[in-house]
Amino acid sequence: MTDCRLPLAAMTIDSDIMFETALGLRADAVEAQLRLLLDERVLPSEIVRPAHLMAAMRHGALNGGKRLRPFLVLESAALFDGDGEAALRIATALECVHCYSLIHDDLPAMDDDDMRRGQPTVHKAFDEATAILAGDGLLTYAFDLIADEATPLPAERRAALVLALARAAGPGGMVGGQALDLDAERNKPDEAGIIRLQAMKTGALIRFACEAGAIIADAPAADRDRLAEFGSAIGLAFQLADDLLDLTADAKTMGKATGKDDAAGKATLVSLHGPEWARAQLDGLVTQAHELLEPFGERAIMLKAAASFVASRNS
Ligand code: GRG
Repeated sequence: MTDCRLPLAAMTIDSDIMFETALGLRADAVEAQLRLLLDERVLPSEIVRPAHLMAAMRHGALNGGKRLRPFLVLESAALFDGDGEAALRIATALECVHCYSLIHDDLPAMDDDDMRRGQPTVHKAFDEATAILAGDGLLTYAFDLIADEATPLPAERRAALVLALARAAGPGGMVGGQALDLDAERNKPDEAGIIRLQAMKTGALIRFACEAGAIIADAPAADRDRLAEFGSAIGLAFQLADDLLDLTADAKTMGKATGKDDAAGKATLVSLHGPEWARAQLDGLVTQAHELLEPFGERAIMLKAAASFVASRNS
């Protein structure tokens, strides 16, 4: 009898292609939402949306990007058969928060970058004050998108999502992580300190992305916790991969300046332990992430592929 099972390598290529196609399709859907929502038409009780501000917000949000966080929201919602329309609005809201963080991170007072996603940063394309306001606009609009009755979820679930995103993005999450990161150039945190600041600065939004699907679908608490734990593992992997890329990738591939951590004398797990150690950690985190999704079987195939992608990405 012929053995018609695919060899392992072919299976890997196949699932990589499936993942990349799915990521691209999901990104297109989020991009279309952003285009539709970030325009000059006012919502009830708004007065006017200044054209210049909206153009800067669109520049910061529609300029490419992998749209990984929205992908995680959409796939985690699909895992629990959550409402697709609601998931798309939550995914879009999260991308607004992510784009705001990039706009502000690029400002002269922060990382002072001229390029992002291969294009001039918002403060270069417009001016600094407009870039600050574009970030503020995207951040506040994200919560509008979730809380609005147009998001087809019961009010308690919309409130739970607002709260979870606020906690992930706020002073005890991403913003707090950025504050600790700014301090790190002077205070040289130890390994535990680096892990904590990264779990906040980069990990918190990724964790929210994975947990959000369970909230959207009102999944059991144990499943919500499992998805959040999966998000924490891939959040840490994402940052480790980012630190490796900062060391090894060129600016053209990344669409932004690289080598900045090293130049600033900033300690990362890669600078503490070296790239070989980091690659071994990445493998361990991907295995842990995959194991967390075992109870969901085949249904979690895209989330598993996302975990592998996060660790092996090259931009
Ligand atoms: C300024 C409030 C505030 C927060 C900034 C997110 C962040 C905190 C800073 C970004 C600095 C940075 C490059 C961190 C490394 C991890 C990261 C968020 C990379 C960019 O995310 P990707 O690769 O970007 O998902 P795309 O462009 O694909 O969306």
